[in-house]
Amino acid sequence: MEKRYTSEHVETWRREGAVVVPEFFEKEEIAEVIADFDIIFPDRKVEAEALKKKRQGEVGNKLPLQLSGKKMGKTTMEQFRNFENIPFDCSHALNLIAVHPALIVFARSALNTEDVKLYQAQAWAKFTGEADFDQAFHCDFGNHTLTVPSEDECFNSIAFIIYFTDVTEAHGPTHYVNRSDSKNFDGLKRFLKHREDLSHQKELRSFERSAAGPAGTLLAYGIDVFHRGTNLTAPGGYRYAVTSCFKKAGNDAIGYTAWPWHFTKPWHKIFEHASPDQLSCFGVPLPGDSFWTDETLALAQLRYPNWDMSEYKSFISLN
Ligand SMILES: O=C(O)CCC(=O)C(=O)O
Ligand SMILES: [Fe+2]
Repeated sequence: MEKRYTSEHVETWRREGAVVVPEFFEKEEIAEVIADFDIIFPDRKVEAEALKKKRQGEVGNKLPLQLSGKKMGKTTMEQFRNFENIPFDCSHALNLIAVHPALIVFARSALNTEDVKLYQAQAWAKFTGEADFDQAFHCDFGNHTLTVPSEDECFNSIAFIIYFTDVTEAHGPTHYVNRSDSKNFDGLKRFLKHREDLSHQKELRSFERSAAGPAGTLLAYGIDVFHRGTNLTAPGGYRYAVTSCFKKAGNDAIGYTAWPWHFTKPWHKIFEHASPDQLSCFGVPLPGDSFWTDETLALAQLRYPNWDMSEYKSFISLN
């Protein structure tokens, strides 16, 4: 497989907790994912346009989203209106993009392990005017662990936000602060003591970097890294993004999604197109694992009749 990133990207992620890799995904992959977004979030553009008109009516010609770049942003439920967990009723392109082989390889080298598990993957569409997407700086550890980030990033996790549309400053790029600039653990102390510390927010702003980039760009970051969503201001603008988070297998300190909780979703879309390596990211035992017996193979095949289990079965016949 050709490399879509360099070892420097991984080193930067280890050292600074965040790195942007422009155009990680290829044109064809992007086109397929965009087509799927249009399916799972139908009429969203239309809706957003209507919403924008309504709001313009309410506050004259001024959009609320243009209020100010200086005020402290806020995380609100509105920002997550078009935010959903995999799997989706669309093609396998979007369903499998969070476990693209190149992402798995990146996560393995970042976390310094061969065995990684996916514990979060969502599709997230944002439209200009749908919400004020400006957030305050925060770290994501709050909903990825019950305690605090480890000092060893390999015991934390690697989170990706991937853009499938072109993201300029007017399309709500994620802004982030390198660990060395946020004075990492001091920053975390300030954040835990007083989440809405304006002077801390101002300080972080002076170091903020942008993950803006063309479609296919990804931001890799850690759960201890200060970052924030920013507003979309481009007229009629939208941002299609996918989140994908990996942890080292067996790291029970980290979690977010229990995949079987989403059992009513169309998992066959994933099983019918994923490699054993990709399925292993969801916790499916690899071919050759002692979990697989004649009985479990037969039952799993009944659950997913169109799943190609030949690799799993071939191990049994070898024994
Ligand atoms: O959407 C983004 O760019 C970042 C959002 C974010 O950091 C969050 O909601 O935790
Ligand atoms: Fe966040």
